[in-house]
Formats: sequence, structure tokens, C-alpha cells
Amino acid sequence: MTGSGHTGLHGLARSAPSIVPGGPSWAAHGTSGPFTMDAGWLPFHPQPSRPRFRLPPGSVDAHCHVFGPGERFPFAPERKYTPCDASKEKLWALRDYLGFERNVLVQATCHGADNRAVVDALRTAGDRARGVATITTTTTDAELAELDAAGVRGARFNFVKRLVDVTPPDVLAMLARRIAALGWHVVVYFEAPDLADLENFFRELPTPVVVDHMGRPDVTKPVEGPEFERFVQLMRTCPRVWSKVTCPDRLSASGPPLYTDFVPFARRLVEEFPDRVLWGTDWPHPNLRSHMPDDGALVDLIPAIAPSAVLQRKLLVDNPSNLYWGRQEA
Ligand code: 0GY
Repeated sequence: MTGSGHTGLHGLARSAPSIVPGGPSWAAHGTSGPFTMDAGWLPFHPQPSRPRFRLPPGSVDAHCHVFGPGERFPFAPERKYTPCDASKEKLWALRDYLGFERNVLVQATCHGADNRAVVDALRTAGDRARGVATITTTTTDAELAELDAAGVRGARFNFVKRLVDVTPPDVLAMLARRIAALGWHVVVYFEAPDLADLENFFRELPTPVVVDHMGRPDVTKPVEGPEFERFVQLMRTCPRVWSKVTCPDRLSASGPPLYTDFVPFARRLVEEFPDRVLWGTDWPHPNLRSHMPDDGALVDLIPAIAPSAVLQRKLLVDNPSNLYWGRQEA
């Protein structure tokens, strides 16, 4: 056999397309199929830095998404936004590049309750990924079993009005009872001003309740102030409530790379509830307006919110392992 495949006819270097973040195939290339990404959409970072912080072995990126690709996994007609494609291959490349070993894929609202893109990704990842799905009253028991077999361990209830048409609480309560029987949990996404109306509903859910992005506090307010105190009280009084200490890029007003206003909020939860916190990149970071974060810099923020090796191990390894990989298989 002649040639290595790396040298072109004229002796010029012909590098294979690279899916390494920062390589030629890594960057976002719009949206495939009959879709056009929204005007002003910020695609994921084209060249994330390699983190200086060394993640502990077994670390889990416990909040990330796949989008499409649209030509293979169409976006839902009821979606509120059309993103750029963000494939499972790119997510796995980011996982390896940053130093994670596993992922938890969260169904994004642009795919509605069509979980095929997540399920496809879970099937290729095997034991290296778990998922959180969106289900409705039309989801059958057979479909729940299929999701479970693929690695889904939770259902997401979304209360953010710019993302979804809200589902009535009695419907959600009924869905929660169905998934409780499978040993799944509920993931909830809401904004801090809505917690007062929602917290009784959360307290009565029959499963663990995992809150996305700390319930979206306004981090320009004091960390000991009444808004965040309400959320801390919920976690204190309801031991089934967990929180993701995620999304400095979404919550911070002070901005990158240090996100100084976000840090005390996340650190407070990590220190007070070390066994009920999760961390994730939120790649590919939908609906950002101010900037697109460098995923490597997000990883480098972890020691600021989890200052000891013990806290880091709980946040990145033990907690997600218990919640997503802990179920004893028959
Ligand atoms: C996130 C946050 C957002 C979007 C979604 O499912 C989604 O569309 O979660 C957002 O726009 O705040 O967690 O990715």
C-alpha cells in the first residue's frame, strides 16, 4: 500500500478532517435539513481551551444537549427556537478533550417530546451516557420502557415560558407517578421569581427533584438575600431536592472568564449540600445572547465553586454516579 493517506498527490499535507475542538470539523456549520438557525444564534465556541484543572477520574458532564443534526433528527414543530446542529460526535469529542468520562444528555425543548436524537446518542455511548427525556400523556408504557433501556433516568418538566407552553401541574403529577415506578427522577427548569408558586408542587413530587441552574437566581442580588434564601430553604427542608450548579454564562452579569457574581451562589450550594449537587457544561449553550463561553474556562471555574478535592469528587463523580448510574440492575 502506498501513502499514509496524509499526503496529497502533490506532496502537500492533507490533514484528515478533525473533530477535536478547534479542528477544522469542530466548529458549528449551521443547521442541516429543511432548517435555518435563528438570526443572531450564537454557535458553540469554535476553539475551547484545554482546561488547566484536571478533572477527577470518572467525572460526569451532567448537563449537556445534542441538537439534531436537523436532517436526521428534525426539530419539533412546536419549538421556540431553531439552533445550529450540535451532534453527538461533537459532544463526545468535547467530553474527551475536556477530560470527562461520561455525560448526562438532557432533552432540549427544540426537539419537543421527540427524544430520538438523545436516544440515538445514548445507544452509541453505551454505559458512558445517561439521559433525561421529555414525556407527555401520549407517551406509552412501552415507550417509557424503551427510553429506560436506552439509559434515560429522568423526565424534564420545564416551566420557562420563553421555551415551552406550560403543562398543567396535575398532568405533570400524573407523569411523575409513572416515572417514579421506574426509579427515575424529575428535572425541573424554572426562573427564581416562579419558585414561590411552584415549591409546594415540587415538595409533593414522589421522586428526587433535580433543579436546573440553581433555579436561575439573579446573581446580582446578595447571595444571602431573600430570593436565593427561598431556594436554599427548599433544599434544606426537602432532602429529595438536588441542584445543578451550572450556567455561569447564562446567569452572570459580571461575565467571563471569572464569572465572579455567579461563584458565591454555586459555592454556597456545594458547601451546604455536597451530596446533592451536579455540574455540567450546558454545551452547546442554547439561547445565549451576550457571549459564548469557552468550555475549557468553565471547567477551570470548578475549583472556585468546589474548593477541595473531596467536594470536587462528590460534585463531578460520586453524585452523578449515584443518581444516574446507581440503580442496581436485575
Ligand atoms: C439549557 C437552557 C436553556 C434551554 C433549554 O431545553 C432547552 O431548550 O434548556 C435556556 O434557553 O435557558 O439548560 O440549555
